[in-house]
Amino acid sequence: MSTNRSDEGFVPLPSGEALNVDEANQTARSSVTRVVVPAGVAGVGKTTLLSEIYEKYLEGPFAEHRFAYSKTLLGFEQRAHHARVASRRLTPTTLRTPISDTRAFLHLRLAPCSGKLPPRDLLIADWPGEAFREMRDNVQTTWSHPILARADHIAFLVDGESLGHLESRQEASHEADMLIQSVLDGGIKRAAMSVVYTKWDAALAGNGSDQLDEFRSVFEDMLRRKHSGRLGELRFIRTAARPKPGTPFNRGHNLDEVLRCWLGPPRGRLLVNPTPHGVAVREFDNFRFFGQGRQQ
Ligand SMILES: Nc1nc2c(ncn2[C@@H]2O[C@H](COP(=O)(O)OP(=O)(O)OP(=O)(O)O)[C@@H](O)[C@H]2O)c(=O)[nH]1
Ligand SMILES: [Mg+2]
Repeated sequence: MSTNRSDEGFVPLPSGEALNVDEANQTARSSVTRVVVPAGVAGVGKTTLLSEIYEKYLEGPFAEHRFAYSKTLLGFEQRAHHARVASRRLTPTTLRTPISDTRAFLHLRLAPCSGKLPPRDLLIADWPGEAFREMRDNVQTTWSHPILARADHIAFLVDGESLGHLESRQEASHEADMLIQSVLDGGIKRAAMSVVYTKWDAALAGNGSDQLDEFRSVFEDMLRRKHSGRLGELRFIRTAARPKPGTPFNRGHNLDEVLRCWLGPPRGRLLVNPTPHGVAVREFDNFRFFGQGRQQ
């Protein structure tokens, strides 16, 4: 009888946690993987949107696809847990994505229900709102996230709850406009882009709901006018990933539309070196380079 050493005969299995940047880059190297970045300020609803898409696949086929596999089941479960009865919370919620979290990429393999096409892999970034605040305030920060240049789709999330309230709607729309501007100025040319309104149940319950449609159409016209040359076609989708009980929306409202958008083609071709300037740049580096220049 052979005496196996303890590590013989075992196959290393993925931990199931969300992927770190290196693991994400490895997965993204395959051209059949669609890389998606939901972008928006803290609390806009990025993680809830991803959790609810995952929950839809636990129930069955969704957006003409079936769940086939995920390298990050534990990562999804960790995000979904606090919205479930098992968490013993009185109201379903999502914990804020920690700034220090280095495991920020979720993976889904989806098989088309038709059975005629091969399965497709989605790699989705679940970054904290602070990352996008930095990008909004400093265009160079976009260069320190090379995966943005590889992205097939960037979904800009706009907080519907803020749009529904008279006192917060200007700021929410301005934030989204500035973030789009920064990403475009950062040289991100490949990704198709969309605007996803979140928490549409709360938008309709706000004190400005009677002029909401007018405000939204002015906002959309402004974005199209300002960025259409660089953005190409821009889609707008109203969602309620996790509406409050008693509102006229079901859980996961319009997330099938969001997913169809994510599975669509990018705008541009993938470059060999996708980082616009090839190096990661931080605010601090500006001072360093500035100092060196002055010594010469
Ligand atoms: N009413 C309502 N609330 C929602 C909806 N989607 C998300 N929320 C709530 O919005 C809050 C923030 O959602 P998150 O998903 O944590 O937001 P985030 O963008 O990931 O935030 P950071 O991780 O801090 O960047 C949570 O309390 C959610 O329950 C929705 O469709 N309707
Ligand atoms: Mg989050």
